[in-house]
Amino acid sequence: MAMRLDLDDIQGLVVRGYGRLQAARFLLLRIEDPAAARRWLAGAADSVTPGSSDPRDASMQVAFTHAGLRGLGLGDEALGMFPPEFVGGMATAHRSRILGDFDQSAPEDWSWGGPATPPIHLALLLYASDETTLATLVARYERELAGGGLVVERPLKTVHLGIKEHFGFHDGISQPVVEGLPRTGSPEDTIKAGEIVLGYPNEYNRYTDRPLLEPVDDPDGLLPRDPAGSGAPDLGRNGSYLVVRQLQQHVRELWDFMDRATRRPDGGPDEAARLHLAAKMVGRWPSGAPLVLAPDEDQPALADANDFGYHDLDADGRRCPLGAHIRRAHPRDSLDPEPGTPRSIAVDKRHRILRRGRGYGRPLATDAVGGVQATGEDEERGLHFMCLNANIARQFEFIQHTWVNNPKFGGLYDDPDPIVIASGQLGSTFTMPADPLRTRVTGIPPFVTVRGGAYFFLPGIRAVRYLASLRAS
Ligand code: N7H
Repeated sequence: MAMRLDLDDIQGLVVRGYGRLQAARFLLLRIEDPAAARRWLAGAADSVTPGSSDPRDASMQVAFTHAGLRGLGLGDEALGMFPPEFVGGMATAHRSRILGDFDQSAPEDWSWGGPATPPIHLALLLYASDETTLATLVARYERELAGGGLVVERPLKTVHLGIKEHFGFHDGISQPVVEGLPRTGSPEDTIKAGEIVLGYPNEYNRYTDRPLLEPVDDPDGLLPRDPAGSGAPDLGRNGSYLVVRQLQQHVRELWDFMDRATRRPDGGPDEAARLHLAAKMVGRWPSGAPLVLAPDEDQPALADANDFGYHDLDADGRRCPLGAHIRRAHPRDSLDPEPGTPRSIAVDKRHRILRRGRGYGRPLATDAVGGVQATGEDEERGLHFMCLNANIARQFEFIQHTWVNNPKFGGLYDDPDPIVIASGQLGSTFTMPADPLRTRVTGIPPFVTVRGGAYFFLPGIRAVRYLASLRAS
């Protein structure tokens, strides 16, 4: 029996990506007056959309950085119980090494979240059915915030791109199924609730570490109690961690590179080869059809296909190269110690994330095979990459460091992720196993630049009320 989740307390973003609410704006806030900010939060807590409701018009979610929790007045002891990656934040030198944030993606150059810009304390995530409804919602919160001791340091605008992201590929297909939430799926794709939501058993059958307070710290009994039985007020329960990274996408560079790398011997363009190379690098065709099931040409009928493994059909990567983005970001059944077995899938399940990103910036018009047609390439566009997980180090950071950025992934030699690597001046390599000879593409420049980022805690709604009730020490 799946564990019941307290959907009245869990923020809605954990349950759904609000795909129906096509307009969104993320307000990144700094606390200027803690007492006023707590007063505002106490009122706003009632407007946070819970996982139990599926709104058709609008939704509001709220998340906090570690500095934000300190700014609201959370005590040192509780602050010290959060994991180090959340305490230190995304922009420390150590995290930059883990995340690969160097060169043009270094935090020093970020437009928010880095050492050169003001601190971010809260993220207010606003979603609405259309731009007009969103504008009204944003105006309302901007008014409230101004009197609530909070300054909007950065409004992150988003754009509705439909199912395709800026490079032209169908995105948002594969997500883990979380036990206890309404969506169901195959056992291989289903992870324990505690992988995403704190205060529930995870894939190790343990509770992921989270701050457990002393009863005196919660005299009014606002917080849920530790489900493991200690009776401690559980600040983490029903919460999750939200990773936000603003990833600029260099769309023209990507398609120009595919074009140069696939020219015919006579120098003429080969449109089919250009598209095939890009699809090999992503691991899915633009329609979404996975290379492992459609190795030679796009098959739109397979656009949403997601019930596949790699080991039986394609252990050596002749269909979907080992270094392709989706194969390394989620290796499914191809992991050691025993690829193709439940042991492999058990390892995979400890490194899943729930993606919740939104695009930003005007899209560049492309033709059917990715050729960029419009001008206007100077404007910035990209993905506000967002994901939820219960343990940032073991889930998001592990995927980014050990799989996505790792040039030695899966026995490769010099092949980081060809699509989303965000630094590296020399250009990287992509290997496509084939019979009789493999093909290697070299000198691949980064097609993505990191422009900002932060780690947030997305508490349960009772915990939001608790934070609003803190007193100045
Ligand atoms: Fe990726 N892209 O458009 O090329 N991603 N991604 N991603 N990604 C996926 O399956 C993309 C990024 C994952 O279960 C698809 O939904 C772009 C980061 C994971 O099979 C496409 C950027 C990280 C999956 C893209 C970007 C991940 C996934 C296929 C940056 C983690 C699921 C559609 C600008 C650190 C894999 C789909 C699975 C899928 C793209 C970033 C992770 C098309 C453009 C940074 C786990």
